[in-house]
Amino acid sequence: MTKKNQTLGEFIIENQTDFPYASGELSRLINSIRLAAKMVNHEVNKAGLVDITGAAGDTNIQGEDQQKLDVFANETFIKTLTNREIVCGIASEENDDFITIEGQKNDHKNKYVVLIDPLDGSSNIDVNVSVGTIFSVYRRITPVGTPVTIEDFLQPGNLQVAAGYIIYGTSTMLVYTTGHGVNGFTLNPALGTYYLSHPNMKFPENGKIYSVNEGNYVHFPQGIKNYIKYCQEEKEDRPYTSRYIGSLVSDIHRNMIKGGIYIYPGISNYPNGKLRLLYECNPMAFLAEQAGGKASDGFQRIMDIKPTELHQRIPFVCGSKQMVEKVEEFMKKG
Ligand code: P6P
Repeated sequence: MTKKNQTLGEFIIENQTDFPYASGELSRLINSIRLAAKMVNHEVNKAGLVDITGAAGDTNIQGEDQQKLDVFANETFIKTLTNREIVCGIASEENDDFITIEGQKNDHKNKYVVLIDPLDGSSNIDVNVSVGTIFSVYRRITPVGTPVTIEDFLQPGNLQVAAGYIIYGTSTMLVYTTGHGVNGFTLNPALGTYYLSHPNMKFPENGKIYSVNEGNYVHFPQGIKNYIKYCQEEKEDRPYTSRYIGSLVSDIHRNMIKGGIYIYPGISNYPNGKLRLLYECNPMAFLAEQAGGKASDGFQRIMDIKPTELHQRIPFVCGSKQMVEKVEEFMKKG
């Protein structure tokens, strides 16, 4: 049951039954994410005012300049999740390998692992465009009481117990699912409280917005080229509108509200696409499906893909159900 303007805290308490096996850990996990999001939001909102933007000098496993805010966001989420004694392991876009939470008082008895992209789209920070955090939560599959292994992180997306994103935009929102629909909470920065502003979010069945980096058109598979031409032709409800922010969380969030599709196909320098399966595509796919949308790699359901490595990339088509199915039709024809 959702009441508009309920606080996130009230919502979590009222929906405890969403987490059937958790004796409060999953609720505490969501609470720790909301705290970390407030801390990151505070820094993101003043980026440029203080010397916290600009490359930190290092490069992350993706070979990208690591912006200081990336580092801050990564450390903030890891620290907050660790302190709450809830998770037994964390994998992050910013870390080459997963982190085993050492020194757990209950000796590796924590049940959950979290995979996170702490600051997606961070190259947009210096130009004041929205960025986001994306997270995905699983129950560990190796025996409780032993250190986590890579297997705990390489689970298919259909085993996620929770997923969500924070969008640091014109307002800061936490949007998440535990498998019982999608709800969006807007932060009131003056009070530091999140309010249920978007209860039971739904992807419109169809839409007229397509989000893709058309600069890569020459490298797209023929099926995607044909779909883009389909979007642009003057026929039926077309041409559609092209909207691409270059920030996954922002593009998906807008399309979930208005209807639309996001596409990042395989291209020459990224034959498997650019987006990461574990901490970008799977959580977004879980949210999309819970909101009545769809997510595939152009052929198969994203959440059925068995991951083989932590930072593996995958082509990504996500959004309004009918639009994703139309792309799959074009991809099948080739
Ligand atoms: P391109 C940001 O780096 C990101 O991971 C997503 O947030 C975004 O949708 C995509 O990459 C943008 O990539 O190649 O179009 O700049």
